[in-house]
Amino acid sequence: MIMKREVITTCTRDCTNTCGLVATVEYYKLVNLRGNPDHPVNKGRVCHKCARFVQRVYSPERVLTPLRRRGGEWARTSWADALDEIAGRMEQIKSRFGPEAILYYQGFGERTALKLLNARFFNLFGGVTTLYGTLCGGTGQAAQNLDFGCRVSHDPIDHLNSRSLILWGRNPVLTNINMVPIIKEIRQKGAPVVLIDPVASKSRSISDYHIQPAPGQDAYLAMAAAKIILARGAEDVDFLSRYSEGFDAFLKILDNFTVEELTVACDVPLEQVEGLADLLINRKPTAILLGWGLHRWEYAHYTIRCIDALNAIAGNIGVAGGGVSQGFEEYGPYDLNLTGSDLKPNSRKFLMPLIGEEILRAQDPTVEMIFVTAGNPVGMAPNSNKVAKAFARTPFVVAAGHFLNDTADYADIFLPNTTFLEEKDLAAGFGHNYIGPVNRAIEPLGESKSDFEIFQALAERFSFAAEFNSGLEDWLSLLAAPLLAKGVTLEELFAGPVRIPNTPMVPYVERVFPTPSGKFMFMQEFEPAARREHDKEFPYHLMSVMARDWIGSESTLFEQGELLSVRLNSQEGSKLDLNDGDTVRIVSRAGEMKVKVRLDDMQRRDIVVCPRGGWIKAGRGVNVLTRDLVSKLGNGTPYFETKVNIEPV
Ligand SMILES: Nc1nc2c(c(=O)[nH]1)N[C@H]1C(S)=C(S)[C@@H](COP(=O)(O)OP(=O)(O)OC[C@H]3O[C@@H](n4cnc5c(=O)[nH]c(N)nc54)[C@H](O)[C@@H]3O)O[C@H]1N2
Ligand SMILES: Nc1nc2c(c(=O)[nH]1)N[C@H]1C(S)=C(S)[C@@H](COP(=O)(O)OP(=O)(O)OC[C@H]3O[C@@H](n4cnc5c(=O)[nH]c(N)nc54)[C@H](O)[C@@H]3O)O[C@H]1N2
Ligand SMILES: [Mo]
Repeated sequence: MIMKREVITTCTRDCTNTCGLVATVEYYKLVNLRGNPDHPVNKGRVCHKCARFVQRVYSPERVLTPLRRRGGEWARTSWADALDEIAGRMEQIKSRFGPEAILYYQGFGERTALKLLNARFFNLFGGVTTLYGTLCGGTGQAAQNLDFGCRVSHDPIDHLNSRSLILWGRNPVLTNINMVPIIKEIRQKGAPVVLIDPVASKSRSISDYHIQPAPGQDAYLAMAAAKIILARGAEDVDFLSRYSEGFDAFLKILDNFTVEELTVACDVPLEQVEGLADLLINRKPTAILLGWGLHRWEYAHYTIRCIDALNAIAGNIGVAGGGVSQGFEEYGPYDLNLTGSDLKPNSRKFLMPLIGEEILRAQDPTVEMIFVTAGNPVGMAPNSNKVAKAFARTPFVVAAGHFLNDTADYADIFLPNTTFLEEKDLAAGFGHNYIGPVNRAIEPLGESKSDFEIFQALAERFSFAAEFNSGLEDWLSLLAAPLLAKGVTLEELFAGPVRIPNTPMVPYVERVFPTPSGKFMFMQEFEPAARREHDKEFPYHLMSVMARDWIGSESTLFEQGELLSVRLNSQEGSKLDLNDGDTVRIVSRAGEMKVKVRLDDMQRRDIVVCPRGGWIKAGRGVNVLTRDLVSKLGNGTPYFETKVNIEPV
């Protein structure tokens, strides 16, 4: 008899899909991961990355015991010794420099309910330095909060009501597989789909038209389309007059430019802008899906606010099948008070986008220790060389994770984590409105522990142990209290996906917005300085976009044997005398790396396209090139403001 079990669980990778999964376990071994057919969003689908996660769990490269660096080399240590040392160092640093000399860096690797308690540990300890701003979606959220009062997206399933759809800086074929069948279904019913992306991305395959604006210049494209709609008298007068505020100020901004000037500024032919306006006029409702790629510019808030304005003018706000949607709150369903933020006596915060700089310039106190969970800041934050320098200079670094990535290279202690297949937890996502159970499919491998278990074991070494020592299930029911208060039971939560109560299919149907005036708010000011000058020395924008085959930097060293491939327009290639497959140096003001160049007719001439997330020690870490900047709104990270040149090796 084969001992076989199936466990309902949820993918917790940092991804829009948060798919419902079925894990098959045979003789205590995980043998397969497939989509849960009963999940209303992924309906049994699963991506190739997830299916491969089984290999990641059992990878010979995965770390399964605590490690201590001794004389530059990793040596195995026990949990007791590792945790005693960490607790001892923390007490010492606290008494000598104060708790803010410790930086807690929480990355995006896993954002489940229990992860909120990590902050609780540090708040109970006395308030260490933490982070503000984000490497991910801060700018878009802040921009949409200004326009709508609060960013609330249409439920993905509502896009079945769309008669046209615009993928604006979003690449669902790679990053949101569950949107793909929805898009295919509306296309079958005749809805045109427009991709707006300077990069010729994989999502061309699900689009009818592709507009390739100059990178970072979409605000001008949105303004041009808005002007055309207004010139034709096709705006939604009712929405503008009754439910919006500041339209006159927005008109004044538009008045500063002719349509022709705007088309030149965004480098899109007039016919294409007219086509976009036609679609918005004739194919209502139009849904606009914003991606995260769109955020990664210093002035991205103008882009996003102009796009919001465009769909408001077109009459697509608060309408089924319309909207300007991006993401959802993965921490939204829980009781956030449990992070213990009310306890914290200290509150120093570092800007995540400038993390290297922040650590290096910290004074009073200086950074004496960094504790990293679920992140790889050395590889994933911008300007890796600077981040690496900051980590190297820090006397004591602890990293918890699965693999010895670039951040682990700077750690003194490495703590081995369980994967979600070895954990019990709850997971909501940033791409839909369902929360799903994380049920333990297999026992923890080796000596690995979840973050929750690590912080609980560490707490036992401090006077506040009693504030942390409830059981896992008790914590989960406390964290889920807002859901339980709305009538969801814990049994339901652990049995399968549950729609988060009070999340709308269509936001703002009543046309009441949580802005100060209760109305949709048009952008009031526009700083044309957002336009960049052409930099002759570094002519290409480095578009370091999502990789197809891995999430974030979740790859392993064995998998990264080859040089990274970057895509370059074929004519630019000829100009530089390059053949497809040549090895070149790619150089920016921050650093350089060796890559293989792939010539591609479909790319714009002013960009170099590469996947993010490779490891520096494999020669594939693109953030050695990126600039560390912070966006003008929302404290986001403008990775794509990096200009590069291509040079022979
Ligand atoms: N396979 C895979 N999936 C992932 C991830 C992964 O690493 N791998 N990561 C997950 C994470 S953390 C996130 S945040 C999401 C991101 O999901 P997406 O936003 O879909 O992905 P990105 O590649 O960041 O950006 C999407 C597109 O925006 C375009 N873009 C960049 N700048 C501009 C611009 O100025 N104008 C316009 N119009 N377009 C622009 C890029 O060229 C890119 O093709 O994906 C998640 N899913
Ligand atoms: N050049 C460039 N850089 C980018 C971007 C870009 O577009 N271009 N995108 C940015 C974006 S959108 C994001 S979201 C960030 C992501 O950057 P990070 O937050 O640094 O995320 P990952 O690279 O995915 O690293 C996650 C790490 O956490 C570990 N991990 C996974 N689960 C757990 C867990 O439960 N506990 C612990 N302790 N560890 C765990 C994994 O093994 C992995 O090492 O990168 C940003 N970096
Ligand atoms: Mo992200």
